[in-house]
Amino acid sequence: MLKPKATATRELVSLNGLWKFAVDSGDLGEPWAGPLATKLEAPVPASYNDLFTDSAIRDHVGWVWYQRTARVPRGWAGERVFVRFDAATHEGVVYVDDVEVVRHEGGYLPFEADITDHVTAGAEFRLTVGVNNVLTPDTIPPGLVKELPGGRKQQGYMHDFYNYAGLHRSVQLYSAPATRVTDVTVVTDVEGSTGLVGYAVETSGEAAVRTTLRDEQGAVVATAVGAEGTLEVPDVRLWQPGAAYLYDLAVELVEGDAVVDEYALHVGVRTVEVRENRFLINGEPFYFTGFGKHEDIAVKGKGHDDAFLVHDFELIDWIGANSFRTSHYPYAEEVMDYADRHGIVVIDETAAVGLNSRISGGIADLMSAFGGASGEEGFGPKMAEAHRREIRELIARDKNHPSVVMWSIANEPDTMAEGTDDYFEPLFAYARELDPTRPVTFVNVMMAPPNVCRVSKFADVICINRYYGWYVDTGDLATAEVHLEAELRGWEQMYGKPMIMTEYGADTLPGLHSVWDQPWTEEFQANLLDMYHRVFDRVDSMVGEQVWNFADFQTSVGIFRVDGNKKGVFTRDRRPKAVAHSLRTRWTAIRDGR
Ligand code: BDP
Repeated sequence: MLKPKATATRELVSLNGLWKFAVDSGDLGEPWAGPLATKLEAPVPASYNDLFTDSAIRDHVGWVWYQRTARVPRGWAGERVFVRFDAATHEGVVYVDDVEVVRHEGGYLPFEADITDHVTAGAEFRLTVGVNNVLTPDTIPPGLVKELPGGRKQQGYMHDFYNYAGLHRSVQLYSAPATRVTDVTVVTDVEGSTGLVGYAVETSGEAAVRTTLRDEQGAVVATAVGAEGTLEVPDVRLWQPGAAYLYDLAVELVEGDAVVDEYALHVGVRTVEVRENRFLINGEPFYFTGFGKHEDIAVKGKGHDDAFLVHDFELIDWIGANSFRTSHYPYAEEVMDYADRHGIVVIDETAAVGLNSRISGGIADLMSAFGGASGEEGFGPKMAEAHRREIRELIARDKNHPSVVMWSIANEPDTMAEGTDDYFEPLFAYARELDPTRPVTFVNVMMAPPNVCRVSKFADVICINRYYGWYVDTGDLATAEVHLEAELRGWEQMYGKPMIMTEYGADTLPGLHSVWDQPWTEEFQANLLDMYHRVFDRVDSMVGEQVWNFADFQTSVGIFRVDGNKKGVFTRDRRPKAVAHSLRTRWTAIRDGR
């Protein structure tokens, strides 16, 4: 799915801003059929949960409605008109006046509708969007709605972040010609000093395809004709971690002399490869430093915010990191574009988190209710179908980003139970069929060590989350060090694949100090990370370390969380904890090759 862009043949109108907003408690009738009966307004993009003081809104389970009017520009007569949602969490339904135009499941990926037949150039229309936050045993991520005494509903889920919902990302109206580019796939390679940019263009309607590749100065470096081909770039400048270089690919559809459509995208020429126990970018061993992140800020929840986007990347640069994982769902496209432009490496993860009805770890107290109440054990055919859709739509959206070097198809699923290998094997195959150019992984949970995990054999890279010193061996870093090293060596011996620690960390209260190894203190967080780093440096197959988490973030209510998860290296408002300084010393040295 192409990101909407303004080009010589395409125009955009942003529909961000304040919309009318109402919670559906079954009393709204058909909210799309007329003006929404409400006094509330909600900003787009933002989660709606933390905006209002009414807990009935924050804790609502079910549909909410957004509505506004929009005007189709007069000049769009004769063009196709689309409305595009960068995300609606977790399910969206869209009405143009009285007509349903699109419905979409999955909270973190875009969808659009061709509304040409329902609108008139120059005229206003009513745009009504229903957004549903319900998670069930079949959704990705899964959850379970519990009925409380008195009939009130409560959403339960197994993942450790708050179930923010709403229109988290931009909404746009855009125009494109009837005969247009509908998809572009770019695959890059390098031969000697020549860059190879393979491309495939899909179109609606018949037209000749012309492509032009320009360098950052705007000079043409290669041209080609035809819907598929390879552009050769002599003396190519590679896209490198920490040193991005982006060519500009212009795709034109031509009829005779006329350009009927134009689409443009950035292309970074780079290769990715797993060889033995190494992860290679451009043929060179790459060592990941950085974080598992979240899209999470005060008031806006998971709403995209360009100021935090820039600031987060500044902090990533300041601390010397080179990468992050989009834990535990696809991030806004603005984030991916920014990573492309600034040379930050991304492990791109689906929203398949919490596929684990048996593990609690005390984090989400749902487990017994899950199978019992619904009769569903998870990992059924419906979940598999939703999981395939998440993989398909993620790869369709992000396949052209040079920053994306690996797909993660799930975080910490149950891979101990019989049958989980049957569930995952086809999903790995599917991801590889959709994108044969990138390694595919998933993130392994502590309860599934090398001799127990049934799924790691399918992964190109062993990604594991470990909490030695925190959830186990709590406060005893000497024992934790022994256990961590033994486990890493176990993985190395059994698989011989490259390994990344995709999560390790400790909840930390800023301002709490101790001379002893006291969990929750700033010293303990730093000492725990130092211990992990000593071990990583002794294990040859380690190719990366991503601390949990970049910043503190909101979670559901629970006795294990004090106003959210506090494993951030930065606080929720992005102030450094003490550990940030020691990480900075280590990671800048790695970055600068010291
Ligand atoms: C891991 C999860 C992550 C949690 C983290 C924690 O992958 O989402 O936030 O543990 O407990 O199990 O802090």
